[in-house]
Amino acid sequence: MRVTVLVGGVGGARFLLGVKAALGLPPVGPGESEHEITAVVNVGDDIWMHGLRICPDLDTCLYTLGGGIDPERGWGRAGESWVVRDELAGYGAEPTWFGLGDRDIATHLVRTNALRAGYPLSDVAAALSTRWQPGVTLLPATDDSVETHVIVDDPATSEKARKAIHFQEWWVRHKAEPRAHAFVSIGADKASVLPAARDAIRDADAVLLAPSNPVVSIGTVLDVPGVRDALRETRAKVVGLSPIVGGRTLRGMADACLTAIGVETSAEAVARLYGARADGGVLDGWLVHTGDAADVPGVQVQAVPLLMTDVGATAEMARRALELAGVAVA
Ligand code: FO1
Repeated sequence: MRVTVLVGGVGGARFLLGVKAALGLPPVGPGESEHEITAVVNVGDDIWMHGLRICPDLDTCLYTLGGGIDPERGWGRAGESWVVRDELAGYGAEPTWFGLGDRDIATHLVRTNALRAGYPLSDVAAALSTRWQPGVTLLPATDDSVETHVIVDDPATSEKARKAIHFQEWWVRHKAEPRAHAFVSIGADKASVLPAARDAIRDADAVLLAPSNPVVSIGTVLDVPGVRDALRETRAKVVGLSPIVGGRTLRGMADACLTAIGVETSAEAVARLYGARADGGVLDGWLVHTGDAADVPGVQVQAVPLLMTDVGATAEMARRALELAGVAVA
């Protein structure tokens, strides 16, 4: 069976551990299974920094599924050291607000060298996966550069002025505090979905939208031209899992992002944001947390526990999502 999952960073990677477990694969590392899992990963967080190409969501999936992640942070490497970061700060080399770990830098050096040699990002993801063996195929949503920028006030200029800053500056440097007026996927107009990702969606037996940030993770994947078309064309059912539980976001700043685009922080509002496939949206099914409700015409809604407390709980969520997508797993 072929399962394709649209994912962002930390939440998406954790969800993929459950999808693997639900399909009889060991959560971490490779495994033997007649099932095939493909992750279509957000590239909106990507950024050039100190001459290195940083791909946070791809790396979070790579490290989480390959066993190298720092579990507390949810990003970067376990057993990390920060000597290069501190040396860069010693030179006053900006940005000093983004924590590049020494081990993590090796990943960025390998990726940057390959990109500079002309290899596309999808080839780089495959090469890095050779070492980490994530047990799923990690595909960037596109090989093109589509970076998320955030429109915020620019009080230094005037009280009415606004400016665009990179998502990482908003998220990490400013902790998503400055009110975001909009999110812009810079380069989306010239980008196109990675053909292998398009095919993974079109040829899937089930397509899942991970409980990632609906605006800057799933939303930015949907922004890549060709992704929505593939979701419309696929014969598979498309089932999403709500990242909002009990009217609250569980991690990250999904509520700040939803508010910025004028969407209420609720499971129903996110389902309406994604839209029913019958109405030109992408959803056939929607899982909400036990006790939550969502009434979206054309979307089959089910309430199940949606707290990814451990791999077992996450695997049960994945099993329920696959069931709603009409594919039964043993
Ligand atoms: N997130 C932070 O909150 N602070 C950091 O210093 C930081 C550094 C960092 C370095 C590499 C990397 O792959 C991710 C990193 N992240 C950091 C996470 C990053 O901001 C992700 O985009 C978010 O976690 C959203 O997925």
